[in-house]
Amino acid sequence: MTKYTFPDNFKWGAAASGIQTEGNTNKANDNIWDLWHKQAPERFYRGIGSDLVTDTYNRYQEDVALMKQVGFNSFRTSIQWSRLIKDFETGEVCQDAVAFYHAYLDEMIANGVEPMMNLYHFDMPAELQQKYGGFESKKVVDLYVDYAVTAFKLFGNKVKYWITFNEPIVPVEGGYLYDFHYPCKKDGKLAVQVGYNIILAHAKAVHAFHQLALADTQIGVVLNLTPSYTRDDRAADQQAAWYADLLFNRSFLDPMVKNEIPQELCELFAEQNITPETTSEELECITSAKIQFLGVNYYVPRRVKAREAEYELDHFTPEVYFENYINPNGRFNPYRDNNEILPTAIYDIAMNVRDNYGNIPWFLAEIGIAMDEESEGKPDENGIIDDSFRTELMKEHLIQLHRAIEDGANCFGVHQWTFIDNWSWTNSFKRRYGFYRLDLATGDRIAKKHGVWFKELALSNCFED
Ligand code: IFM
Repeated sequence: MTKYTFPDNFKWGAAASGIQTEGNTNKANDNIWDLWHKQAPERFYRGIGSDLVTDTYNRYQEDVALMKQVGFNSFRTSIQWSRLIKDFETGEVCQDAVAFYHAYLDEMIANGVEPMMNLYHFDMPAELQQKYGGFESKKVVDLYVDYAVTAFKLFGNKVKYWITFNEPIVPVEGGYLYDFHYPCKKDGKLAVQVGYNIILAHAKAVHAFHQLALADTQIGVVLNLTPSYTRDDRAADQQAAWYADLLFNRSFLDPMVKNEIPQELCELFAEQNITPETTSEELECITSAKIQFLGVNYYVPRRVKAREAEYELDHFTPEVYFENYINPNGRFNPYRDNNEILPTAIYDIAMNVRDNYGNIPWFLAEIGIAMDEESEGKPDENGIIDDSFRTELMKEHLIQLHRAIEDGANCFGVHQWTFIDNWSWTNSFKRRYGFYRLDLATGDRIAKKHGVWFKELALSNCFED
């Protein structure tokens, strides 16, 4: 048996988002997910949208008590732009939302759970998408910054960790390249402009945050980082992995963490005729916006090989430069097809951040082990669901994280995705990730065994294996 002890004051908890948990009670405005669900419910697993979900808006007190029961000392969720702001042009807030977020934050703080608040989790207000094209427009960049400043001023004394965006590349991929988010466009040039505008929105919000000089608060961003692995070390595959890394990781990491825009990316965009519209003032803003911490989301590795077949799409996607492939020797999650299990990727990410990104303080902001409800099974005679599979995999990932910390990684915490099984975009409730099962019929929260193990880990700051 080896004992794995984590650094003092390590953060243990979970991540979620407002839209995936709160439900629509008293929400001032629709977001694009409400809009899309009304237009095309068939795009959502079993037709379930985000209107009911976990109902945290009404059940937050009970839920914070459940956080304590599994030992959390911290928790990340997001404020919903479409809930907080009543009038996007004037910035008028919805008083009901202000009261709700204050009460929710107070409840967490009173129970020793440090809130980490994100400002944008794929949830563009519907009105701004319809009127301006969402982040296609720089007008919306400025409206986002106004909203961020409102949130900083309202809740800045309660929230020590602010996050501008969760996985900012995902709305670009989903909404503008691969058709799994609204507005379901497939347009490489627009995708690059949206990505650039999001980075600009982040940078402007970071500057605005620093100008407010709130005491004892920090600002950061959460990125989904996926190392690319190849079949072997043949040069063409290495080149393919380099492109995948440039387009999926460095495209956001370099500007947001290093405050650099990779020259190779600019050249690639020029080659593809998809260069975004920028100004020198904006570029100066991006390259001077300093964040204080990074969140890293990790689920699966990316496997690439050199392109062999002709690229057939009529719009640009990163796959112009490589092909995805399935590792024939890979280990896969039997409860979720195609999810390769590769705990060592955590170590590789940590070394990349250490060596190439100034070893910025970072936390594992999402690590999720998906199972479906059937494979988790029914509660036992004590009413508990046996998800030991999740615990075993979590241990393997934490061992790699521990190894990275011993080798100098500046990691200050781990948040599992997620707390209570929550609604997840077009997958709805298909994949379960939570410490608690959500019974969709009753809304009941049902404990899972993994939470018992996690509580011990969080309270002792170590585990043995
Ligand atoms: O549900 C999502 C979350 O919103 C962002 N990261 C991945 C999760 C699981 O798919």
